Amino acid sequence: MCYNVTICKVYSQVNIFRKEFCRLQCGNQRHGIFPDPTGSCCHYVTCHGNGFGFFVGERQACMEPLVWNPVAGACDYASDVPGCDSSCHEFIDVAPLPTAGTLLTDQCFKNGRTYTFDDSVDSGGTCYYVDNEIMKNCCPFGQMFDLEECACLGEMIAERPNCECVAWFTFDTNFEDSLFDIFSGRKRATIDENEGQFGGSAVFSGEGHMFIPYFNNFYFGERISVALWFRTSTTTVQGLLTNGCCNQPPTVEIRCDSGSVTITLDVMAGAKSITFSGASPDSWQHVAFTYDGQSFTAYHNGNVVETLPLRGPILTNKCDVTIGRGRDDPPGSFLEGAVDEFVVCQSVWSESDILGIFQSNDVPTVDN
Ligand SMILES: [Ca+2]
Repeated sequence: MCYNVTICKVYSQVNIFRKEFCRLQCGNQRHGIFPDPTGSCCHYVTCHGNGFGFFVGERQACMEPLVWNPVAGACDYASDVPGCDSSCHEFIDVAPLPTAGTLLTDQCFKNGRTYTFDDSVDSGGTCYYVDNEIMKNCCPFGQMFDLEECACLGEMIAERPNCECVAWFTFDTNFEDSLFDIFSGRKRATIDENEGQFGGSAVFSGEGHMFIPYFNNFYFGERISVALWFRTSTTTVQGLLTNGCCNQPPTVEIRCDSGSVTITLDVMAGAKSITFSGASPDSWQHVAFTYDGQSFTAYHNGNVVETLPLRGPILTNKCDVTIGRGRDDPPGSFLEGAVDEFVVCQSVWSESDILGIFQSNDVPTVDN
């Protein structure tokens, strides 16, 4: 959506700069979000790579009056970002005013920028595109995009409550978190309403994944329990869950390799992994782990596999949680199979809790 040739040429030159910027920032990793290299508080750059050194860098604008918070890895109120104020929104150097009648019904115009609402079901009413950027932005957690006001509206949810479940994707009919009605993003992943362990499941064909942005910079802390069902049709290296991304190694990871499952946690004191067999092709398996700041326990099909001593909070990083693919080792590590009933709670499940989840999908949603 370039408005004239001159602006298009400027964009082209800037994009070459951003490709190099992303290549330097990302190295061999694929994705990442970085502060705008020009120093604008109102902008940030998303980098997307193909795994072979080619990157697309998109400069994106926070919705006015929000500014980029590099610590939170999200657009935030300027009062929470030292040294920044929203005056950067006043300096508009692209997108002149469109002539009357050029806005589509899913577009609005504000402060020199055209916003296009993303009405896809994945976005859940929270996402939009700015000017001619190809990557979409999404409103802060808890807010929805409003075309009338041309802004994100609603109460921002700064953090989720402790000691309760913070995510539960049932995948019965969609990619929505059933606890908070928030949709995840996805690429080439689908729902099979008839083929889950409990109801439907998310199906991954070996080239897609889903990502959950609100775990970006999420504080997992010292009390967490995670469970999911999975089924795979191959024995190659496949990522089930990772919170790693560009330049950020995962601190929570579940992956399969040659019929085994490995769960890794990275805490202040270092990383530890528990590996067990059980990723036999074409059968549903239940994996879970708990961490209480002192010990890390892995479960397979309702039974304890191993407990390791481990101390300190799980390290935070600025990445989405990704389901259906791993870190790029080997590149892609996409899951070919399905995932069901993915749950994350900031409480520590007991052995009987895990058995209840495994046998009857009975998730304790409040800490005991
Ligand atoms: Ca399900």
